[in-house]
Amino acid sequence: MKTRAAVAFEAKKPLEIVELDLEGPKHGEVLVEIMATGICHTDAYTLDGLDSEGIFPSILGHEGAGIVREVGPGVESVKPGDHVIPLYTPECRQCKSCLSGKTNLCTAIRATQGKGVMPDGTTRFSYNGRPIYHYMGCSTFSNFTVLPEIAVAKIREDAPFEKACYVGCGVTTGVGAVTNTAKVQAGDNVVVFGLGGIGLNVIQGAKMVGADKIIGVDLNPSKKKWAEKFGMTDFINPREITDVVDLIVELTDGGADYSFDCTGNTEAMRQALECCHRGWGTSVIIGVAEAGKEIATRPFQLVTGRNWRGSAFGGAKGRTDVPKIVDWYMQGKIQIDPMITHVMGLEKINDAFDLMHEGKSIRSVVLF
Ligand code: NAD
Ligand code: AHE
Ligand code: ZN
Repeated sequence: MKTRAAVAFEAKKPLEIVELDLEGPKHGEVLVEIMATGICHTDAYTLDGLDSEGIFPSILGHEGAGIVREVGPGVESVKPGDHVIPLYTPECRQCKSCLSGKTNLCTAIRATQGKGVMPDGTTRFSYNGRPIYHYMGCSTFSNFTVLPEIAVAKIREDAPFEKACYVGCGVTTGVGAVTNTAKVQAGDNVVVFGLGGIGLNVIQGAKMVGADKIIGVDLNPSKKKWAEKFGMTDFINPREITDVVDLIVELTDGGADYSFDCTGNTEAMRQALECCHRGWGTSVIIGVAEAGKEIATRPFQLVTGRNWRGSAFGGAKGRTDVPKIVDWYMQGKIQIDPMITHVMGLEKINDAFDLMHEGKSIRSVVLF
């Protein structure tokens, strides 16, 4: 079949809207009509050539929602007509990681996913007979895409696609980092570095679980009013003060119980660790740093009880947890609507990248 898609033919070049050929689903795979997709900073990072796994030409996008249109042989968990969210972190429920009870990082298809191909080693997309690669196993910047059955979460049918798509990455990543990874408790002090599409969801997650102080840190002063809407109690612009760490330690009477990096900047990651409370403070890295960057701190920071850890997709097991997060949204426990600042057609998708880089959007969503 044919599908309209925004293709990343080369790094650092705008996406091009073209009509592609798409092969149907094979054994264990499903064809999904993407109805809406968000644009996450990780898409921009890959398009900018900063991802060590970046492959071109490919179809980016990993924050979508849509409808199953066809299923391949052997598919049992979903059927045509089901509403689904594609999962860049699948949940096979059979691999060592899924069975461990210790992680959401299913390993069933990670190797082929990182190479831009389906589990059988081939790509379903082509243009003028040449292969176009998948991205993060999702490729939601295409109107139709093919996914392994284990990489779709079935969601309720009354959830609007243009909001539900954000659960495919940003909402789950931010809220889940608080509830699944850090397990923030009522009364804890929390610091969030980077108040964009992920950081605001960390803030609303921290508010939801009853955190005490929720301190936001961002270089962009316009993010202050945004973060206040979701529960931030104090704002710090690092450009306006001399020492971010000292100020946070002072504001929290000794340091944060939990901090979260949602910037991808390795200097901010260091500050996020070092502003944690001596003896127990935990810093969670969510931001994705560009290829070649490394984190550093004095080992003494860890010797004296600070903990450094990371979180992918908010520690969420996709097929199990994503439908619950959609429920939370539908029940009004978490907000999504105000964070979707821009909605556009596929032909305007490059504007979404510009708005993100200019710090003017929280989330842009493309409607097909
Ligand atoms: P975004 O562009 O919407 O927000 C980033 C924010 O960080 C902006 O407000 C920016 O002003 C701020 N910022 C940048 N550098 C800063 C610094 N040095 N100090 C303070 N603030 C700074 O991006 P997003 O979509 O929210 O994504 C945030 C990061 O999270 C990206 O690195 C993205 O790749 C990553 N991410 C990770 C996961 C995961 O599962 N671990 C999931 C989604 C996104
Ligand atoms: N490909 C990069 C790493 C990118 C990365 O860390 N991705 C996050 C999700 S970001 C979503 O917006 C993730 O889930 N990582 C776990 C995984 O298995 O990829 C690199 O450095 O090579
Ligand atoms: Zn993302």
